[in-house]
Amino acid sequence: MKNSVGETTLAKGADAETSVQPPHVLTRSRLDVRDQFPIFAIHPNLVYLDSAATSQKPQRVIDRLARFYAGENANIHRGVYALSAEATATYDSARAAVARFIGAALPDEVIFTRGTTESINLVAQSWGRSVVKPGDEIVVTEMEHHSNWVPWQMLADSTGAVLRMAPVTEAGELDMSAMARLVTPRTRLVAVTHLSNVLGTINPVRRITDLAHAAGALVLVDGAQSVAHGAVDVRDLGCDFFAFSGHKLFGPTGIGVLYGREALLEEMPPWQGGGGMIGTVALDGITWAEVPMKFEAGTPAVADAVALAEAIAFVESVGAEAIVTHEAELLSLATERLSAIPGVRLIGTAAHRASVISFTLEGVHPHDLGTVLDEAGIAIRAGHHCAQPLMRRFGLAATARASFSVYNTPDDVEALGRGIERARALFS
Ligand code: C6P
Repeated sequence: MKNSVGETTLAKGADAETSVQPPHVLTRSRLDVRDQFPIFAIHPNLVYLDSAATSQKPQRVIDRLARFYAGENANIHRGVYALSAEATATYDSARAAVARFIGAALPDEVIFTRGTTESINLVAQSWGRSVVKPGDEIVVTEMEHHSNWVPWQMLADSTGAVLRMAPVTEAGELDMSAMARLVTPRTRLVAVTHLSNVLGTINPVRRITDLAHAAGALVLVDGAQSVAHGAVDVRDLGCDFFAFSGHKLFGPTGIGVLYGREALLEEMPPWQGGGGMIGTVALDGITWAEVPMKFEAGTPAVADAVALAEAIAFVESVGAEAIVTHEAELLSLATERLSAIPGVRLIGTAAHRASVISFTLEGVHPHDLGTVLDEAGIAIRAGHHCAQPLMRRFGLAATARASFSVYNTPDDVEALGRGIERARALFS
């Protein structure tokens, strides 16, 4: 097994006949990392089922952030003194750690941003505005988060390009035959989520990149949800761009990553101007710094990048395979437990999914359900999850969503089940 989101697992799973996972026994999962997350000591009754919104942070990441500010803090690339040189080296090693983690060929293919949203906007503004012409087409999917939809619609509006949408089936899978029809020589880019934040669906990214490249189009993968739930290898995926946020990967908020193939990044113009991204500045012209500096104008989030590297070290210490196994168990358990509650409708029953379960409860608005669960210390998300086209697809305004991570246990799933039953009783 490669991972929950990589192509090896996908290819294997492609033969699966049903979306129903094997029956499960309520056993304590083998992963034992919960003690590393101080939030659960401070809030002992917290049942945190909103890791798709943001993950909790292990102590070592919090400590790394504090250690940088306490003893290593200096601006980078600027100082001639030792502290600045050391901070620069630490920042550079964080970039190398990210590159290794996602299988990039070079550290310079990693650009630090504020998060997935900024990474995608960078590509839309820089690559998009310089390449996309009237009549060109950009293909998104019906399950995209607004972060991987709105920047492309804005780009289409400003360039005269056309935004196309690959539909989602009733099971919550991408309609690949429609995708195959939509990708034509007019397509410049396919923008697709790796793992849906609403449905949990894992998309067949490798098939999409093969399809797009055969038509001469590029592929941007939104890895916001996938990166914390199994090993990602951008070269195995064959994508041109890959975006993710540190805060969903046990790291700090305010730091994210754009991976881009070196040759593309070299060609792309900068999108923000300022310090750090120039070679020379004169009245008669400016030259740009090399990649990746060309895309990192101003003082970057140095401490956050360093703490992100620590978060990656945490993930590596747990191991992608252990994460996949643990979360698959929880998802299987949750699917069984929730399906057995009358009035629960699962939204998203794809054959290949991970870490996220969305549902509605008949007669109870998801927000009310969220409030009842909160009274029992259970944190879920309720709403449209920044995926309004997908909500429309299922004829819903909102769903309730539980999402799992390494620190969740079967007891959390049982607490969720009981909480839903309580809400059902209260509203009947
Ligand atoms: N989803 C959720 O589902 P930022 O805010 O830039 O860190 O991530 C945006 C984003 C992009 N793509 C996907 C697939 C996402 O799930 C998200 C963030 C959160 O709860 C917040 S809406």
